[in-house]
Amino acid sequence: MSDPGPDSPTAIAVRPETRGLVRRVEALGRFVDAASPHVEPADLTPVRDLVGRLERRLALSPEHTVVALAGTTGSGKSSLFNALAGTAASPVGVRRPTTSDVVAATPDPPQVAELLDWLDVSPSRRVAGGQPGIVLLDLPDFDSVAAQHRREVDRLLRVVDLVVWVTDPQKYADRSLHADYLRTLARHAATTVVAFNQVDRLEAAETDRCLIDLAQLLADDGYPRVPVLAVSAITAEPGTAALTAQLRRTARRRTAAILRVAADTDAAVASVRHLVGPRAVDPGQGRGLVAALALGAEGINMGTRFMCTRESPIHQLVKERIVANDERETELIFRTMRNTSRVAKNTISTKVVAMEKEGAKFEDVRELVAGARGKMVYATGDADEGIWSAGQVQGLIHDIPTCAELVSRIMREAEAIIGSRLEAMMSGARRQAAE
Ligand SMILES: Nc1nc2c(ncn2[C@@H]2O[C@H](COP(=O)(O)OP(=O)(O)OP(=O)(O)O)[C@@H](O)[C@H]2O)c(=O)[nH]1
Ligand SMILES: [Mg+2]
Repeated sequence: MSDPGPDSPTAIAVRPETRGLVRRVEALGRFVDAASPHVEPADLTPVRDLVGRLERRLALSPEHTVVALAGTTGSGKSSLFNALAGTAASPVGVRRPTTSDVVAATPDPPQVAELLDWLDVSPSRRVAGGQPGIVLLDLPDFDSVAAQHRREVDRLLRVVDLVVWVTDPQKYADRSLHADYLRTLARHAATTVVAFNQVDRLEAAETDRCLIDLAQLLADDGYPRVPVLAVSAITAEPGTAALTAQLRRTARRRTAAILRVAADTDAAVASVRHLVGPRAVDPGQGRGLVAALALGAEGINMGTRFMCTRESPIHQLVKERIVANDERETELIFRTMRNTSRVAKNTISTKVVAMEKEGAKFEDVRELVAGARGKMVYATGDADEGIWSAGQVQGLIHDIPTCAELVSRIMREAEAIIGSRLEAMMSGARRQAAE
C-alpha cells in the first residue's frame, strides 16, 4: 500500500483518500494495456484517453479547483465572471454570442501556468483575480450559432472540476440545457452548482416561483440536492455574495478535483465492465461468507462493506478513504471504559486513545467523540472531523460497486468456492475412503 513514487505521473502530495483513487486510475490504465491485444481498439480508446486525462489532472495541482461558468448565450456568464474575479476582463455584450474564447481568472496565474496550458487557455486570456485556490473560467455559450463555441464548451466540460451552470429567468427551462447537458452529466451532480442570474429583473415572489420550478426540473435531471443560488451580476442586491461564498467553501475543501476524477473513474469502469468475464475469487468477500457459514453463522455482517457502495449516502471521499485504508488503519477506543469500539484511525481517534492512556474519563473526551462531529465526516468527506466507524475489513475493500453488483459478486464467489474447491475436497475424501 505504498504511494506512487516521485517519478510517477501521479506523484502528488495529497490527502490519504486520494491514494486509493490514484491506484484505481492506475489499475484502469493497466487493464487497458492488458486488454488491448484482445479487444477492438475502438472499444478501449475512450477509456485510454480518459485515463490519460485523469492521471494528468491528478498530477496538475489537484489542490486548485477549476470552476467553469457555463450556460446559454446571454445568461450572464461573463458578467458574473467579472463580478467574481473583480475585473472587467471578459467583455459583456449586447450582440450575441459575445464570448468566443475561454477566459481564466485566478489570483496568481503564473502559479498554475501548467494547469492553464493543459486547459488550453491562451496566455493572453489569463487574468489575475478571484478566490485563492480557484481557477475560474468564463466559457462561450453552448447554444451558439457558432459551432466552434459548442465544441469548445464540450471540450472544457470534460476537464473542469466544478461547473456553475448560469441560467436566467427566460431560459432556465431551456431544452438543450437540460436534455443535452445536465442530464448527461448527472454523475457529476456533487460537483455542480446552479446560478439563477438576473433576479434583479424579477419581483421576489416571481423569483421564488422560478426557483421552485427550476429545482423540480433539476431533480428530474438527476440533481436532487444541487445548490441553486439566486444572484444578480449587476445589482448589489442580491449581488453575487451567495456564489462567492459557495466558491470559497469549494476552495477550502479542495475536493472538487478528486470528486470529479472519482466520478469519471466509476463511469469508465462501468463502460468496460462488459469486457470482463466472471471474476475469479476476490480475496476475502465470498471466502468470508463461506468461512462464516462453515463456522455455523447464518450470514455475514456487512457494515463497512455497504458503506463503500455507490448507493451509500455517505460522502464520496469517505468511500475513497475506505478503499485507500488497509486493515491496520482502525483503532479501538473506549477500551479503558470497558465499552470498546473499533473506529477508523484518524487524528481524533489517536488523540482519544492517547488521552485514555493518560487516564482520561468519558467527560474529558466527550466533545471529541460527539456523534454530531462523526456525522460531519459523512457529510463533508473530511475524515478527520470526528470519530467514524470502519472495520478491519477495509483492508479487503478495493472498489465502490453498486449494492447489486456487490451482493451478486459475493454470491458468485461463495458458490465457486463451495461448488469447486470444497466439492473437489469432498470427492477426494470419498475416493480415499473407498480405497
Ligand atoms: N439585469 C441584469 N442583466 C444582466 C445580468 N447579468 C448579465 N446581464 C446582461 O445580460 C447581457 C448578457 O450578459 P453577458 O455577461 O455578456 O452574457 P454571457 O452569458 O457571457 O453571453 P455569451 O458570452 O454570449 O455566452 C448583458 O447585456 C448584461 O449586461 C444581471 O444579473 N441582471
Ligand atoms: Mg460571455
